Amino acid sequence: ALLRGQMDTTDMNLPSPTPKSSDPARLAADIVDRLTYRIGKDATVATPDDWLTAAVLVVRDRVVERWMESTRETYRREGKRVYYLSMEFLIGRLMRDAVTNLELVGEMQEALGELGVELDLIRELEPDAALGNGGLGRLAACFMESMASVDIPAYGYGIRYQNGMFRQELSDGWQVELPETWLEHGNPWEFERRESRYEIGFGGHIERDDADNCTWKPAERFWAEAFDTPIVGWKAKRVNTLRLWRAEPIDPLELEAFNRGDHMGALQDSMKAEALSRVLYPADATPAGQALRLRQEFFFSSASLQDILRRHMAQFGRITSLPEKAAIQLNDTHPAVSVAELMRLLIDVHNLDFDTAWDITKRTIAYTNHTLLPEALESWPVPLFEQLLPRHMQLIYKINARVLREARATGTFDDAQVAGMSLIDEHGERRVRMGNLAFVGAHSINGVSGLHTELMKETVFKDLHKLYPLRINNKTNGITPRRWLMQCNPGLYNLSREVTGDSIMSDLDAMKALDTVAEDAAFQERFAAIKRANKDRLAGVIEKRIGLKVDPSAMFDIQIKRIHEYKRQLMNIVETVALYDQIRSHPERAWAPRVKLFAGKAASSYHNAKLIIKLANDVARVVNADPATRDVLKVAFLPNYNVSLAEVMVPAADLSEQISTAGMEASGTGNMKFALNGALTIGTLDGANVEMREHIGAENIIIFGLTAAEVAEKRANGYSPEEVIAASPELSQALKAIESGVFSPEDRNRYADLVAGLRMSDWFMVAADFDSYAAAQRDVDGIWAEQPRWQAMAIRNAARMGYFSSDRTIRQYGREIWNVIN
Ligand code: H53
Repeated sequence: ALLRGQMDTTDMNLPSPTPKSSDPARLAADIVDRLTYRIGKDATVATPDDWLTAAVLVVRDRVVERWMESTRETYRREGKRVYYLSMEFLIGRLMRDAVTNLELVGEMQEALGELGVELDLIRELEPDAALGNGGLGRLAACFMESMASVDIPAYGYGIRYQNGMFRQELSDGWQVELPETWLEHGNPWEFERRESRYEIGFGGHIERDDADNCTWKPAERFWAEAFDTPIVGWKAKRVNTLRLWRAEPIDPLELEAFNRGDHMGALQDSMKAEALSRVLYPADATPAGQALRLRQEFFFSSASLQDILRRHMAQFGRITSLPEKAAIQLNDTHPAVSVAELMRLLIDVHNLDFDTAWDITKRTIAYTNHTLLPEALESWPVPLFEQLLPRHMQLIYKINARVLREARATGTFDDAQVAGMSLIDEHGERRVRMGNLAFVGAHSINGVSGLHTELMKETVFKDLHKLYPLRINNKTNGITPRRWLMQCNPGLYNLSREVTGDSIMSDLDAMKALDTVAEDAAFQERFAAIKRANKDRLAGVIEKRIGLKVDPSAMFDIQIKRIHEYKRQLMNIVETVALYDQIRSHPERAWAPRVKLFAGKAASSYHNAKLIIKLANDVARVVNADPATRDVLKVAFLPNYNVSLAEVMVPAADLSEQISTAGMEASGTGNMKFALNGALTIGTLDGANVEMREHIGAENIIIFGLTAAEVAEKRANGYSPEEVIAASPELSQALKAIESGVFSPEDRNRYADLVAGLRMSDWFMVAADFDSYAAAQRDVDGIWAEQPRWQAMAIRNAARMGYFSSDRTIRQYGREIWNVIN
């Protein structure tokens, strides 16, 4: 052989790479080296982007050794690997993350300083990798960092979208979507793996031989090519791989067609391939429903599974040991077609019988559910599915027959219940239910907060849970404290360490020690000074982005997340209008000065969400221009919310708005980021807010509104928003102002339908919760007026968030689902 097999070179006398020094002088020399030999530029003409690329390459070099060592270690001890399949990874910038986890911040600052370059400045130039929509994508990114930090061998698998989440601009207060071009200047973090590519098929037909073996003969075929990004864990203990797939044509130019003069036709394959990994669907928790989306889902599932099986066979040589050596986690139903694809690969390629394949599939795959919203549950029309993936459709029918047989055999389900468990929805147009497919093909189905998991058992998966009662379990979400405390809020991190000692980044529970100083006046003063510095910085960003001056001594009241009716930004805006009315009616009262801040993107096709953005901007325009409220109320909507903006807003918040209709937010993770950074939460008993209250203490969080059970009951018993509105003078007045065009004099009808929706149905219970919410806001004002009390509460929030570290979450996955730690 020309090349010996992988992992076979240890006994050979190969020269080893020179270990990379982290001495600042050496780092500086290396940066100049990369600038010269990799970028081909002289220091005198290098642009700031060139310096960034050179610096990233130098940091990446320091990661590579640990990366290879991690891979070798897992191989040597024949360890089990975790595979996290996710359509989204919302990783944001990587520079600060890598440098802090390598513990090279000081050294890099010094090295760049010697070259006359400021780390903080070039860091800002790094594009924010937005390969995700919101919570689900950011969770995947936190999990990748935590898996490396707690030393779990793991691969993230996803799509290398050429265009990630769109860039949001505001034009006269309306959202405008522009393409995000994060790869414009190349991506120095990634390694292209031309040798790691797999064939992905669509369409075609199935051939059956005499022994009844099936072979799928796809009509269209593409390559999936791998790009690897190293993910560094805390203190670089382990470095894992994020492997993203890009689609490539097999035949980039069909010469035959070209020569015929069909120049466009000759490029058809290329264009079809490009479309597969071209752009992230910008809908959070609402299925896109187009064929291209299903193609994307299959594309990355198939490539990932082929890669996993290839790695397994290369090391272990026996397909049946897969469940002992590989744990595949499906992040929502987006990769649920993996259940059918793994079955196909096991049966058609590895020649297993159906029963053995089914057993292996179930023992290997686990599924995380992230939403109960009925409109968010993915399903695909059977004809579309059949046309794109004929062999998979066949296998799904076979799986379905088996599951329904098991259900009937229990003798406990009636026809309607069996129909509800079916993988095929037979109401109207027949559709494949991806949630049911993921459920039956997995040994573990987890929810993302205690409440969400319980509701899952009672609603969407009620009967499947009865049939397989051991499968559903809870894994409450978490956030990585490295990015969401240490990096985004170094002031608070350093102050905390004076009290907690140095262990908090590997043991966030150690923050508990802050409890002892919560009432200490001197500590409170320093804690408040850090918050103030963070607010000064955010005030600067606000002025720069939208030209609005805000007073950093006012309460910063922040709601940042995707714009969705269930998240109730509308309730927040309506309450803002009510407050505005109150201040004008009673100017003599001592109002707590507030800055109400909003940011978030709306799905391009979500009309009401876009209208809510416009309303926030319309209200801001009127309120901010009114001299009567100038000193006590300001409203701002910051455009283009992304991870990097969150890193500035979260540490600057005094009040965190987590006000979704109870029962609708599966968990939330923004809620956790704010509390860890010492903001108080005003929120409903929804998602992880419930557990936050348990950990923080009910006296340190402001809870209002209906519970999930009360919401369900109201919906069942017919709820009349008109009556509720009529009984609330504050709400009536605010709604009248909005619907009559007080905030939209140039188009008085702009909000007529939006408000009519509240009056007529109000599915999200804005009216029902309004008075309770407004009262809670006045309680917040009362606490704000007693600053020592506020500070003590804020400190206790930061102190008691240890449970919500994603390290804890990942350890629970590792122990209870993946069986990779004891
Ligand atoms: O996932 C987050 C949760 C959050 C939930 C979110 C989510 C998406 O971002 C996209 C699709 C989906 O089904 C759910 O809305 O509550 O915190 C992470 O679990």
